[in-house]
Amino acid sequence: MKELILKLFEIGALKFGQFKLKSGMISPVYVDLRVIISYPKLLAEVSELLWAASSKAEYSTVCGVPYTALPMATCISVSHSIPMLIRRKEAKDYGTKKMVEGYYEENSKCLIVEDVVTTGSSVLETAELLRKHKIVTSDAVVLLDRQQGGKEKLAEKGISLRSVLTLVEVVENLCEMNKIEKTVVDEVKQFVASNNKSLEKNESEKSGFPFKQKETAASSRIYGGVRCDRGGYRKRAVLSKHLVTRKLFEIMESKQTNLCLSADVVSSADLLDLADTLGPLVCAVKTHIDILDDFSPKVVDQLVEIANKHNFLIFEDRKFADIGNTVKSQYAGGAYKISDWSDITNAHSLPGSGIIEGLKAASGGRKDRACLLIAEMSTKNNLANDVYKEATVKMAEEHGDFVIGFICTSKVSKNPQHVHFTPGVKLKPGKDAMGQQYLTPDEVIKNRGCDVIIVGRGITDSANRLQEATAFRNAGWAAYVQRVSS
Ligand code: 5BU
Repeated sequence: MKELILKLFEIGALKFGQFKLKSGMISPVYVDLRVIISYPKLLAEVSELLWAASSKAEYSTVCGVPYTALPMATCISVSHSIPMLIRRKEAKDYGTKKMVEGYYEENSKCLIVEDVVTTGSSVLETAELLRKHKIVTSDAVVLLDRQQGGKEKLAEKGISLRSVLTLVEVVENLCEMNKIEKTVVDEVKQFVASNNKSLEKNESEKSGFPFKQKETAASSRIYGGVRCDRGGYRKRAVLSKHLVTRKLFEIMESKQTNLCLSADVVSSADLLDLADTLGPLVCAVKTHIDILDDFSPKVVDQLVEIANKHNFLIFEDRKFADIGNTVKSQYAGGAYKISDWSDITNAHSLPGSGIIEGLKAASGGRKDRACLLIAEMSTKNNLANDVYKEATVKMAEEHGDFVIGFICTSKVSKNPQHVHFTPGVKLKPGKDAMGQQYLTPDEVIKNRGCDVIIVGRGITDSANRLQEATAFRNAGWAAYVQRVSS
């Protein structure tokens, strides 16, 4: 089960933080199992486990609770030659007006399949409908029981619920694997113990926010002082006025990563493959779109899709450095149309505030576009001195509606709304042959107080990129946890 739990965590099916459910309850965990359908092997595996969990039940048909459990029920049906029924959510307004599709005999037994149970109300709704059609429903299987009274409520209604996983088991395993802190486990346990039956499943997971949160959806998550993490990413998400900053901190907190992949590869296929493979591990993917040998607008469309799938931001490292009027065209126009697809870009502060005005104008006032100013560089002998740095921070303060932070090698601003992105990171300190200088994740995050590590060749040159990215992600996150808890 450990592997399954880890996989669910990595694909973002389980998120930790403070989530306001529609019922008004604040949950320390958010379960979104819909994403499983994007991973066919996992879907098949989960369906087998559901089937195995039903081994003691007697049934001749299976019926998934719409919608996430539908493909799971389908997999069970196909793999084990068990006929399936589909429960409609609304009756068709033409034809037969049937609410249950598929062939069944009166008094035949049906197994209900569900992805997550909170109070059990969705399972019960399906059971009641099947019962109205004279189908016997006494058994249900669920992938994850949130342990909020659903099992008991269903038992009262004559339905025996068996689960593959329980919420407590999930968090305990994640903690053992060092994926979440012990405090999170305690919070979840406390939440479960409070056993709040008022939670409505339909109101929580099933109507959750999409992966790449829209502003309205993002605002349904609350943090406001519920849990203070001493200047940590969660608290700063609350403080942040800029949508992109908020999104970034929320992603970092929920995916527990402060790793930005610098995907400096020259083929589109390699870029997309990197983004898809490492997407679950990163909060952002940084591109140099102009180094692609085979750029086409399709690449960025696909990259955006992958970013949505894995919930990360896209950062085009364009390093604008011209007058406002020129950068305006460079950002929104040309072959790359950066402002169309890149959440974040960056600029040198050298030309003065006109460069920000130009970029802002090109973004057309979009609230989901932001810029980092280059306050410091990672290269040896670079010319950014303290005066330059301070003037850059001042410029950022004056343009908080578009500038969200810095590229830097140390914490240059005390403003908690400012994000510090640091390039030149490897697991061991060192340098390359052309002036690049490397610091470790620990040094950057813990000692220097920066927020995001930008890692390129440390990952891309590795024979096992996934393994290496995992090592960077773990190192970056561990350094952050130590920083905020010290
Ligand atoms: P590396 O392979 O981890 O060295 O790549 C670092 C990336 O960060 C690369 O894309 C650079 O263009 C980028 N970078 C940097 O290294 N140093 C800087 O000061 C700035 C950007 Br600004």
